[in-house]
Amino acid sequence: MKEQIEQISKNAKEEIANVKDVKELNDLKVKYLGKKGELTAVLRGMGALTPEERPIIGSLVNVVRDELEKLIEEREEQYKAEELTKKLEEEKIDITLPGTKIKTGSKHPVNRIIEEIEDLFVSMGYDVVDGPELETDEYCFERLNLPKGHPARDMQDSFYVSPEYLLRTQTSAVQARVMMANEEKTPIRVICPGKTYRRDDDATHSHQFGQVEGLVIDKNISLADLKGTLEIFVKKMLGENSKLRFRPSYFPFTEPSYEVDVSCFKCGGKGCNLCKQTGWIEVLGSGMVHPNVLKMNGYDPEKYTGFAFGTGLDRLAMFKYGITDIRYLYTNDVRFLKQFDRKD
Ligand code: 2U9
Repeated sequence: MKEQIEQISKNAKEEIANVKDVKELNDLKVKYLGKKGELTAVLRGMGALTPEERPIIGSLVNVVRDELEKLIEEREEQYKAEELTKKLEEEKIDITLPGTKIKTGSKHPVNRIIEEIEDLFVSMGYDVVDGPELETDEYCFERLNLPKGHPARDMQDSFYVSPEYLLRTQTSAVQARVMMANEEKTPIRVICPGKTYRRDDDATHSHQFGQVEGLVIDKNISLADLKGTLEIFVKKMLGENSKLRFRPSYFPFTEPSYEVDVSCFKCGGKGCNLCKQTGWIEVLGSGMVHPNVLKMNGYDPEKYTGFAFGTGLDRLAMFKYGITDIRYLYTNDVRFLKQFDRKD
């Protein structure tokens, strides 16, 4: 039996030395050390031995098993190391190569303007309110002191879809809705940014344009509140050195009404091609809310006064970012949009 064990040990060692891969090594492990392996078979046959022979053969089997286990383990380690080296070699990356650029979108300049205006007015306690773009004649005109037959509601200027419904020509309809929805008739501070539509389609006008209008209603609101608010607004948007000029004007929903000019931010007021040599650029319309508008929307003009203002977002974006052609705002050319990523 001793010779048999030594033969097994010799064969196993030879075979282990000659294995070609991990699979062969595993097969050898099963062949010699497994439950049905050759060494295990020897242990099973030990019943036939004399009591004196048993411990001698037993310890010999243990020695051989330990030897074989050690040898197999060493080969396993060797294979693992080789495998790791191969894997590292295969998966080698050149970290000096330039990365793949991830394509990201850019915020549209008009959206940048809207967000800036919203942040400013929210910081002064205003709410930002949205409303429908398809409006009723009642909210777009009637409740804003534009009775039927008024020239400003001329069919030429609006997109009517039925005698009663039209695409809103200004966001003022939203403010009228805010006034009507406020059942307790408490003070109001809102701005309403959004898209508006007019039947204009020449070089400097688009049929659709962005607008933001503001409305404040409270007790004792005066022209001083309007002027102070617009001064903060214009300086924030177009520069702290801006000067404002209020020119009397006419809007059906405000009385008195003013158009607001800002000192030219290109030439500082000296006169240039942007301000057409006047030193001033018109940026806003505004006024004190007409008593009829207060009354028609449920506010008592004896108790309440208010101011309102409006401006075109596209024009503001063009001024702020020096955009020379309004069409750039609508063609969605990513090369154009990308330019504003760092321009805040
Ligand atoms: C209510 C009461 C009053 C809103 C106002 C303007 C003046 C104005 C235009 C500027 C350029 C719009 O984009 S634009 O064409 N807006 O001049 N808007 S006062 O007055 C209101 C609105 C709602 C209930």
